[in-house]
Amino acid sequence: MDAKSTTYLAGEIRKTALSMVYEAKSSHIGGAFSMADILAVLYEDVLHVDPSEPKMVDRDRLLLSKGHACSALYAVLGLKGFFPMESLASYGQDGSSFLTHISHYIPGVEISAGSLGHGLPIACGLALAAKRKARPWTTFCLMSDGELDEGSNWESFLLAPQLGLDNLVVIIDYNKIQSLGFVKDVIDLEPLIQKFEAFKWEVFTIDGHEIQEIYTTLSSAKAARNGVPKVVIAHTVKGKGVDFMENKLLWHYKSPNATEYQQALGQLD
Ligand SMILES: Cc1ncc(C[n+]2csc(CCOP(=O)(O)OP(=O)(O)O)c2C)c(N)n1
Ligand SMILES: [Mg+2]
Repeated sequence: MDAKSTTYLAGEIRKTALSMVYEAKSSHIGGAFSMADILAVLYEDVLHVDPSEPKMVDRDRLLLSKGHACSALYAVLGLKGFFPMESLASYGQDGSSFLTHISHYIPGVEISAGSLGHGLPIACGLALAAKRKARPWTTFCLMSDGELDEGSNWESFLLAPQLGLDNLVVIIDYNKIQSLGFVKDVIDLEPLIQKFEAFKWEVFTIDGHEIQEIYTTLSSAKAARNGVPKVVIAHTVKGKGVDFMENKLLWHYKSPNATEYQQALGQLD
């Protein structure tokens, strides 16, 4: 693992996602930035995927359940060569497959998502399929904190340990902000570690912006086939990387204007 090149990739993800959101006048840059470092580590060093063969049978599956933050996933897939970077220029335009909620029509994207609470149930199915077929892939599901308000997730959190899905790794982008308020004020999730432990998951807690820590945790969670599913609670900052976006509810929905775009780009450079 080369922390320098992964950090560089995370910066490129942020800049690319910012340009896409600016050009399309779309939303959700805050939640794209909070998971950029996690995506960089996944695609640089953790996921077994091949850009020239996106449907390779034994690829690891990454399901982006917080599909509204798709700009960052499209960005890393483009940067990694799943499709030409130029195609990202059509993001959010009429007729484009690069929808502003994640679309499985894009090479490297496993599922379409955007209606929160759907990724984890599907991830359980994919992990169960791997078990039944004795295939080696790991299924990762990247979720948001506000998304945990959806009841469908808790059915899956109950089910996965029962099925012994030790080939399933859930990552929670715990940026403490949802669309219209702070998580603790809308539906407080705490104590979150204890909830998952009570549901019989193996729980890891990390700083979701510390490249080395993300790498060490995700790779050991992936490797441990010990009978239990893993959940990684990643403490993150919504809008991470641009000072006037960090920890600001506004940047869940707001699209940057020309001045904000230039300022943000300057900081990311
Ligand atoms: C089922 C459902 N209800 C409502 C929405 C509208 N919505 C879009 S994003 C969001 C929450 C954003 O907060 P969070 O889930 O924490 O995502 P992040 O902070 O990572 O952007 C909501 C309620 C949705 N996408 N799906
Ligand atoms: Mg959030």
